[in-house]
Amino acid sequence: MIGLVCAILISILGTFTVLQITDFVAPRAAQEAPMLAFAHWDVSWRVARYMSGIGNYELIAEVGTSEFPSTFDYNWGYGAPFEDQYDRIGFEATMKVKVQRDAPITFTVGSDDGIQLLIDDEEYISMWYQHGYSTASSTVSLEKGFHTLTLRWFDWYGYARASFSCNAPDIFIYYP
Ligand SMILES: [Ca+2]
Repeated sequence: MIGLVCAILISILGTFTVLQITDFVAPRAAQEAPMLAFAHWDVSWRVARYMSGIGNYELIAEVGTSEFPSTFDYNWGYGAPFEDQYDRIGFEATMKVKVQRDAPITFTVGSDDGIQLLIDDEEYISMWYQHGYSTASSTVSLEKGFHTLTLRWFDWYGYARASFSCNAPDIFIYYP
């Protein structure tokens, strides 16, 4: 491929020097170096419903997808969190992070209404009921390496807000 590019360049720009062609090729080599990854949330927006028989809320059919940055505070107020979905809307989001040092990490979530935080499928925070915006934190010791965070959130009606932060932002930037 490089040879073809060089040949085309030479044929088109016959008077260019070899030095200039070398300059053109050099950035390609740089691109092959390991690239930093920036963690983000993959978000699956879902319809929320209340299961009266078991007295619980659950997220059902997916209505769309989007991405959130690694930390966020979305205060939708009375607006629609997703497209024209004002009420009975929720999401399930996952994010891969990399713990790079031995130190407890404090995760903080906030919600109106319900929210749950799971790490590697284990629940660490649950406020899975209707309530005004409030926050909760959990301090966790995780082994070095990759972990998967999961957030589940819903708004039943009225005001809507969701937030996530942590005190170790280095887990969001890593070489894959
Ligand atoms: Ca609400």
